[in-house]
Amino acid sequence: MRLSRSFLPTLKENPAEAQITSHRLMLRAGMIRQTAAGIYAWLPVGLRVLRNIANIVRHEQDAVGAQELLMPTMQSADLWKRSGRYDAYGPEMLRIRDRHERDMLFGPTNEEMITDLFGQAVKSYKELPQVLYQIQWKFRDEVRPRFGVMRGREFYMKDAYSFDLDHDSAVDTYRRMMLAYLRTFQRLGVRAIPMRADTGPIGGELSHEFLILAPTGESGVFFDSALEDQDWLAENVDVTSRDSLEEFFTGMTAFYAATDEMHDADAWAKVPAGRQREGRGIEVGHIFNFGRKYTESMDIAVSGPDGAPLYPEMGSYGIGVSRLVAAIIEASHDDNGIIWPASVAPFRAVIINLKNGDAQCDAICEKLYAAAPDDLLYDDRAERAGAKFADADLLGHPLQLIVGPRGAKDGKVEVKDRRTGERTEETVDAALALIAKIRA
Ligand code: 5CA
Repeated sequence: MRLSRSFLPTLKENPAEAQITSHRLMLRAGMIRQTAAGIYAWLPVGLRVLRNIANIVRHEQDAVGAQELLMPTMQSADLWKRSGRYDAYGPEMLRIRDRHERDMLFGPTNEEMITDLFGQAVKSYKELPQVLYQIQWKFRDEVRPRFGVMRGREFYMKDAYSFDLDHDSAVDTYRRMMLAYLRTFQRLGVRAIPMRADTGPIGGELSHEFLILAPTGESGVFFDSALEDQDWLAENVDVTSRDSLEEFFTGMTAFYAATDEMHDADAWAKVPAGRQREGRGIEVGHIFNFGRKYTESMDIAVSGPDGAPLYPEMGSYGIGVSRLVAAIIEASHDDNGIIWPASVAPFRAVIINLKNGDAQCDAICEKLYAAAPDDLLYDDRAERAGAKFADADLLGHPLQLIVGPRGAKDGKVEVKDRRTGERTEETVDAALALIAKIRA
């Protein structure tokens, strides 16, 4: 993308309405703009990050056998009346009446709709298990939307739903999903710690929240630091084996981790003092196993091995995709701006031309840019160097490729690593190799 022709409205000053760093930086970096309370438009750079996150989430869901579909945002109230949640859900649900006076709603979550779709299609126990997911906008009429997309009213969520024959198999699915989550967050370049959680309006007994540590988090968290040292991408779990899944799950849950709501002071005291970590966390994912709550209440059964009706065991599994954009920034920034993990960065690198119109500078910049025009930002504006450097730091590209007349004479490019601040002088070919290595 050529910056001179981009829709990238960066701000020099901190917007007064933003109380936390990620909200300030997302506005300043031209990623989002608010269009109504708790409702945001995603501008091109913000959308690139949102998509990169969604694609990693998608990849790891697919890897554990979940199948993607897409359900509508608008739902009929009738569906929710069948489960009994239409009245129970409360004022967070945005209720709408259509021109024929039919009650509709903007989906805050999709247990009812997926259970109904499942029931229409699946008739026999032989077709189980099934795991279905979507990445779709949700609406919750939060009393206090705040902190930008961190707690919005409209937000983007990955929601998966599982259907299993019996409890043991549902637990396998839950554990498989937990591993997929740990891998997803690690690939996103953040640490999210799973903690036992309350189930709230979704229901059920077994539930974990995934929290990213950040001082602005809404929950207090207590955990054993051993959980931060695990490499889930290297972990060799056979997701088709019950024993292997159990070993993974018991191994992981042996380490203490709880939010303040579920904190147990006696169990906490047994964690070695050197490994006790206490702080605040942002909930970026939440998984639930709630058995037959919806299949029974909505009377969705399949025929079992003996021909008798059998109500599948369900779970649901959410990831706050739009919240993650803000949470990653909370976990990864400095005074000058965002520091994107390479996997989610809007661009692999920015090319900064310090002297537009200088034949050598222009030629080198164009050569670098041609390597990946869809995945590089070329700052070709007629701005002063200081402004270009400030925007580059603000936007947080993993690498900055700085091309000035002095280096260009010798065919050299200065490469700055945003995270470490380290600068090296490289040949054009070496700089191209560095670009290729990011998201390789
Ligand atoms: N049906 C289940 C799982 S599919 C469900 O809705 N779970 S949830 O309520 O916990 O939401 C899943 C995730 O969405 C949360 O972990 C959080 O990361 C994100 N989320 C929830 N509310 C908001 C909000 N108001 N703004 C941004 N993200 C949100």
